Amino acid sequence: LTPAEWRSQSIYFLLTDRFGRTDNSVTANCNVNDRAYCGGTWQGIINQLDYIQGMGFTAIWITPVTKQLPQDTGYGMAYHGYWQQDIYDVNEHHGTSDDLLALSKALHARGMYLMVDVVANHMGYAGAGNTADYSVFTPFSSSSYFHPYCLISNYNDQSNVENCWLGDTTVSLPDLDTTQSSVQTIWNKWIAELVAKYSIDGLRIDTVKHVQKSFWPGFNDAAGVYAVGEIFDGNPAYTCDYQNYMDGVLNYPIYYPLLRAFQSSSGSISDLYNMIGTVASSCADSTLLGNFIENHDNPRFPSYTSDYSQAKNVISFLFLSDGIPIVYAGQEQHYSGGHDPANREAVWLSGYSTTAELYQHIATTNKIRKAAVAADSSYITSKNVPFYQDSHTLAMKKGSGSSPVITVLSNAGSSGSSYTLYLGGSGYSSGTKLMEMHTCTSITVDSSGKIAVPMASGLPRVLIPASSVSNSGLCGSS
Ligand code: ABC
Repeated sequence: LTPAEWRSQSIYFLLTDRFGRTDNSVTANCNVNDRAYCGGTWQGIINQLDYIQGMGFTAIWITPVTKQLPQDTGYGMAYHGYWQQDIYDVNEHHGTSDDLLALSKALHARGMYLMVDVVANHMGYAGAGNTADYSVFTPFSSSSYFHPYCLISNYNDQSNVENCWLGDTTVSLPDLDTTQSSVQTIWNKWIAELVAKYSIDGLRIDTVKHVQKSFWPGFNDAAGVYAVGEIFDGNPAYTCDYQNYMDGVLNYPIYYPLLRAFQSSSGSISDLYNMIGTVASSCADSTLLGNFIENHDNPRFPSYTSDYSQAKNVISFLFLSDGIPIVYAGQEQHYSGGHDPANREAVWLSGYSTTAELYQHIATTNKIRKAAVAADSSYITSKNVPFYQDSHTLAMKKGSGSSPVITVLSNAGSSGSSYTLYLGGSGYSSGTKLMEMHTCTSITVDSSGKIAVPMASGLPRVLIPASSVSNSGLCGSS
């Protein structure tokens, strides 16, 4: 799938080990602190595709599929998939190569897409780097393929970040010398073959900032599909530059101000307001970024606030601003794990409840976004514009000039008061009929061009032209 085709998708990110089991158990024990394999498989994902599709997701991103270091280390087993040793074989804990193929087929049969996480920066070794036995790696079976051992010591020094190793003396991540053409040739051939073999539709690329930028265009081209890179850095100038070398990047620049704005009723709305503009101008194409508020590397949103309204607002932001929304499995169940490994709870323990409040909110928000895409051919490529803020509220518009989607977010939380926000500056002319999609309230733009938005309980509000509601499956339409 091309970048243009990915724009309108929505992605459910899961750790294969923690999402679904072949036996469909919803009681199988999974103690996150053990950092052990809990038994999730590719077949287990196939078993639960209704659950994922029921929220409206059109794609899944799964953790790396390659064969991992086999030891139980001081940090447990390689259940997450980021400690590969053989790039030509699959992780047998997740199933067989045929199971992975079956997952790809099952997705495509539903019109859904497969995004696979890949690691080109490093391999994984159970032990200190200065004692590494390189013969355990396939195909990189000698030290000559790697940068000489040194641990990253200074994240402000880009050559240190690129040339030294991640990990530590418990588990080291031997750092490939990606400046060598022999290493580049292996990776480019590998990714082309992997994509072809499993009919992969997109890539999430790990540890992008630890590889020199000039490596990425060739790798992305060889893959031939949309790739979104992980640059774990909140600085838009630093992170956006990588979009000049690959199709998209994970939206870490928005992540931090988004978290701060909605984790409490005193969070800064203006910092988020400003960052929307900064990202839109710093990144080559903000509509190809990957938006998230949770992942497996950071504490979950509910570990900062248990408030459901605040959780709903951040979800609405992910879906209705520029970029491709990514929800991390368990987010829909309001899981609240903190730092790794606590944020890697098994999803089956929720019983896959489809009546969960956030499951429903995500389903509704996916429908709203799809209705916007269907009604307005410029929606998905247009830039989101924030146009109103007060200390608790942010309003933004995205879509064609005459009929944008208006999203009104609040950080007031569930105890927030009921009031009418008279919102100007939307671009709608008086007399236009709109629908507020969460309350199904019909609202006519008043004579001064204002929209009377019914705010309550700190909940998000989304307004679309009444004429766009018909095929949304919401507010009485089919
Ligand atoms: C293991 C154990 C953990 C244990 C840890 C020490 O070792 O499992 O329990 O605490 C994988 C596994 C992890 C594992 C690691 C290391 O490997 O999933 O469980 O931790 O063995 C990617 C993946 C991630 C994966 C790897 C490695 C890379 O998403 O799941 O981890 O393949 C760095 C990398 C980034 C990486 C992340 C975990 O570490 O750059 O690619 N993620 C700063 C640095 C970042 C750094 C980040 C976290 O700290 O700049 O480069 O990410 O260490 C903002 C700044 C940011 C700053 C943050 C903290 O503050 O703007 O720049 O990030 O304001």
